[in-house]
Amino acid sequence: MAIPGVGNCEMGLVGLGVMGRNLVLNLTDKGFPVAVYNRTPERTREFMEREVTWQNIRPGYTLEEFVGLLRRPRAILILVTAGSPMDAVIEELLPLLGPRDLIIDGGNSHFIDTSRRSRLLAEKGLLFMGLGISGGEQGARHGPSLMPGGSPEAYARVQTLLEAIAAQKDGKPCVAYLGNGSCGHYVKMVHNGIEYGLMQLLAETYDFMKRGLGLTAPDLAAVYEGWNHTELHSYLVEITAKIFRRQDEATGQPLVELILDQAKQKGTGMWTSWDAMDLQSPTPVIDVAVGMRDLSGYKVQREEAAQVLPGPPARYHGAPGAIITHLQRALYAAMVITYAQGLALLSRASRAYRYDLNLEAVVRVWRAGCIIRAAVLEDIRGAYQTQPGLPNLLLDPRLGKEILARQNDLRAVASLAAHQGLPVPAFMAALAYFDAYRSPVLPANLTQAQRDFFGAHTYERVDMPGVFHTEWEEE
Ligand code: NBP
Repeated sequence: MAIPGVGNCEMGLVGLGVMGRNLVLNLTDKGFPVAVYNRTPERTREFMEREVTWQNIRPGYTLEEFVGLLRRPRAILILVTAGSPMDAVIEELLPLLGPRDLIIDGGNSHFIDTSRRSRLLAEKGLLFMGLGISGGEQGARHGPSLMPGGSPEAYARVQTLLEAIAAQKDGKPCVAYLGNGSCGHYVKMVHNGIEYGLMQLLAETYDFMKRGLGLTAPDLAAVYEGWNHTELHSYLVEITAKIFRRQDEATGQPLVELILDQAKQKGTGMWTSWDAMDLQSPTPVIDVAVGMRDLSGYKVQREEAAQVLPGPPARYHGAPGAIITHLQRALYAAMVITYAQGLALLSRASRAYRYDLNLEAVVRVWRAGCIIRAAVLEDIRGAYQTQPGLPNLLLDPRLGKEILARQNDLRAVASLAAHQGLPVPAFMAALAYFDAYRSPVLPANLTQAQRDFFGAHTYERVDMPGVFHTEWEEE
């Protein structure tokens, strides 16, 4: 292979942070000559000194030098912090680029920003792609799940390269052209929303088994390891088991027990809930997961409240085996319900934003490389293969049957947790969503009557067409 030099690097990458560094190595492993640039040149220097594969990597210490290394029309992948840093990099690059050059935003950008940037760059005759990337550091290095959106022309330009660096599942790359405009970043946002929901469900199983059943870290590791060999097989269950095995070197205690119980966030789960509310597509498990991270931040208040608001003893004194089985089965049902909420949102967003999304392709891309990869995605993919227009996963005959078979486990977990005073809001939200979704009649008629009572908002009737208003207060 030719040593890359001026004008013959296939891809340029801006931003040598965690993701950028690892993606460069992934790209060069696959034989693509890459030019790199980082705002702080010291970081570029360190990177070039450390990496043995440097022959395939060319550094640019100014943006001009960097752009000059690229084959025309150029393709530049930007991996910098989302928000204003992304705008700053695009603005600096613009005067150096020419017609049909392609800019790819690989960060966790908000989809509204991506739409704005798509329009701006189209006006200037450039191509733009919003590329959702999942899999963290390891995924970037060895094969992430990639969620590209933008024009088909933009995708065609880098399809070979993206397919080469993506995670592979059954010999097929975990990347597919998903749709136009901000579609890729929207799908990544919902991926992260689902991730929040699944993590919250796992956190609740941990709390239930620790405080409710008295399991220790080694016990918990064994439970999650066992679960990972069942229908729950997934990346998040696998790493949860590993976390409970890890001891703190200094104290010999389980490391997880030494970590402060305040969960941070970067916003993608919250964005999912915001947009779900905007589009009126309910995602209660995701909403509650965001809220519980927020509530975890109220550590001082929680400690005060613990002194003055006693509940029932958390400890359950029955045999733990049956409860752990309920938890396992309930977790599977709640996980499917969480995927169902996220995918129903994607279906709604596809219509609202004209993405023309293929949900089977989305699920296919999520089967490996990403944080929410799980064995159940095979069945979910099968559901969309059979019925591409499926309005909700719960209506898939196979998955619906699996949830029905576990509804009593969900009820057992929710009621036992309520009885023991243990918070399991994600399980409860999953169960309530299931019960509401399968209710042909909901009490929304009362809500309508109240709205009409105090605000003359009118209502419709079940027995005749039209719009009605009643003077509810009898004189
Ligand atoms: P890091 O925090 O590791 O690196 C940030 C990069 O942004 C550095 O190269 C930094 O350059 C550069 N940068 C900043 Br900050 N402001 C800049 C500016 N105004 N102009 C030019 N460069 C600027 O981030 P990361 O974890 O690699 O994440 C990159 C993107 O990928 C983010 O959008 C993130 O949300 C997304 N993402 C991350 C993960 C993950 O697991 N980490 C997973 C999926 C997606 P400097 O060296 O000069 O400060």
